[in-house]
Amino acid sequence: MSFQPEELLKYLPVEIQYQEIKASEEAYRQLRLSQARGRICCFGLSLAMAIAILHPDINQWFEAKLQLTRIASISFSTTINKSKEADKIAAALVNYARSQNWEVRTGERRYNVFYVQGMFPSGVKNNNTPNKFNDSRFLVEVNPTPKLVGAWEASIEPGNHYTEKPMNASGAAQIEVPGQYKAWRIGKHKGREIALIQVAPVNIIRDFNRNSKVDKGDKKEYSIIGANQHSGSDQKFVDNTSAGCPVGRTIEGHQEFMSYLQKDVDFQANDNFIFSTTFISAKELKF
Ligand SMILES: [Ca+2]
Ligand SMILES: [Ca+2]
Repeated sequence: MSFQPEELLKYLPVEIQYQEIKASEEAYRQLRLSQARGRICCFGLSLAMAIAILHPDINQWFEAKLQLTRIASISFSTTINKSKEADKIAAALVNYARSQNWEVRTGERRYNVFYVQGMFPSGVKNNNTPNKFNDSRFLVEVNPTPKLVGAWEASIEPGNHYTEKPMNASGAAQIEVPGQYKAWRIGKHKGREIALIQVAPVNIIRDFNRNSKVDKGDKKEYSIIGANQHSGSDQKFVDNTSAGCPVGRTIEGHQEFMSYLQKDVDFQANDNFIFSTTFISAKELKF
């Protein structure tokens, strides 16, 4: 014979019955309260996700955060899917350069330097808002198929500081995209940071009308302006870290980039080796 809890209750003294009923009511009240809190939390999360998806700036912020983990995975991941994703980017970069009849170096430890304007290192494209690190810097080895050796956040346009207060009256400079230029040698930027130093002229566009856009109001030149490839000193925004230099955002990422180039077989054979760098707009890149 078995009893249900409520049947047992009636055999207990009245005081105990009263305490049991009160405890039961309190437990039920706590349960309802936690259910209500759960519904409020779910609603809040849904609302935050809807705002994040619909608002372009917040959406881009989330994408940037997500891609930070993916950047590292491109360089170091051993998982098949991620390396496949990286190799697709590498193949697209090489295909584009070859379609323009530009140089693509082949063989072990011959690294090809690429920048893509308006694309995060993960391959996610963006609207290239001024003053943000929304471009990417890549190193590709082709031996015999293209392999992505490294991928880092970058900016190839000057920050707001130099757009508003250019060092040259014709406006802040940026290297013309698309283009490939054989113009950089390994050296010290401002005498202190190992970098790629501009040693030959490249196509430059000056933002004469100071609107952070390349347009008909701007000026073109072919010159050496000290457009060195250095680091963005870990800054969150481009601001004063670039007056037209192609910069990799983080110091650590930049050092990693340079350590590969210092191991390049052509640099090892000749300290004065001049590296080419290829600049592509994300809109032109197919993968
Ligand atoms: Ca950019
Ligand atoms: Ca302009």
